[in-house]
Amino acid sequence: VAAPPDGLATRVRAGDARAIARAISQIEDADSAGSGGAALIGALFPHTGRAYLVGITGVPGGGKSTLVDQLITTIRGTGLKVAVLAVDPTSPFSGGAVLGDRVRMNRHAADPGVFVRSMATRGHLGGLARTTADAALVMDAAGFDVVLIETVGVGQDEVEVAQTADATVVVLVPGTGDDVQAMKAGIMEIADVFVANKADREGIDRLVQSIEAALSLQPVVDGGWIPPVLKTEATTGHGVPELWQTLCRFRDRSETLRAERCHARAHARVRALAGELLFTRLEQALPHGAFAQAAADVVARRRDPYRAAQDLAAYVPDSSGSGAA
Ligand SMILES: Nc1nc2c(ncn2[C@@H]2O[C@H](COP(=O)(O)OP(=O)(O)OP(=O)(O)O)[C@@H](O)[C@H]2O)c(=O)[nH]1
Ligand SMILES: [Mg+2]
Repeated sequence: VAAPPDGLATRVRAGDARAIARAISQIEDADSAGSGGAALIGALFPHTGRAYLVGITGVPGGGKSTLVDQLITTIRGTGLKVAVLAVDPTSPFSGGAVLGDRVRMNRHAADPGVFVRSMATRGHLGGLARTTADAALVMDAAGFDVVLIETVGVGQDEVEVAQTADATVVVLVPGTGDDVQAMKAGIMEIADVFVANKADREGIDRLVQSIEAALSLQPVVDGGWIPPVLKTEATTGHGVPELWQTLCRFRDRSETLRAERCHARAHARVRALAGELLFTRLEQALPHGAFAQAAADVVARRRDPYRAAQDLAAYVPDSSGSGAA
């Protein structure tokens, strides 16, 4: 795929903040795997793969943005450039939480080594994970060494977003039964590092113990890395340098393990994109109202749901033996 004619990719690679912002908007506006963003990603992709993508997820109000702000300070202190993607799955427009993120992180606004961007969900399945992954690629191509991706870990969509990162930090706070909620929502399984934030609050040790207890019940996977549980106080920055050190340690673990994870992630991405492309092809091939008709047939017991789905899927020609169309 050729680079877009406006040289947007070139300007992104030069680290031009306005070009980066425009590129991410273009990705957000692309409503399917086949449109707009694909050419841009095609031009940028050969220049990616350097950045360390760290997902920060956890309960609403757990202190994720405050923690991200402190992490920026710590990471900038080592000379590395940092980009932040604050993903807001709840509001399609810039709501309170996102505005809060901007305010919290704006002390870094004058620093050219920091780029902060909020993104809202587009609402369709898998869309959030895709736009997040693509926006992170833009930041990677722009030369940021670390990309911090903040999401509220409450649903499957957010778990998928977390899985686009190289490392995932799950943030919990004491005294609200959040640890139990997190286990239910399946975010325990995705954590590479646990943060027990608001360490100034009562119940912090109980929280750490309950996370460790839950961890001891899980099989040890990923080459024996047992997710460390760190105490932080994001408002003061206590524990944040240790968090960054732990993340560096996680990154430096065996090359084989990292390669395996990258492969699994690439596999999942290509699969999801291929599925999206096929579905788009199906939607284009179907006569108008075909889905509504199928639903009506199922309700009236004229067709069972399997039969209806098979009939619809048949509109995409069986490509066996036909190769590229
Ligand atoms: N006491 C205490 N308060 C904290 C700590 N960290 C963050 N907070 C406060 O918790 C509130 C929420 O912090 P945020 O950083 O906005 O939390 P968040 O997880 O990003 O919130 P959402 O993005 O809305 O889910 C703010 O009032 C913070 O000042 C901490 O370590 N101790
Ligand atoms: Mg936040």
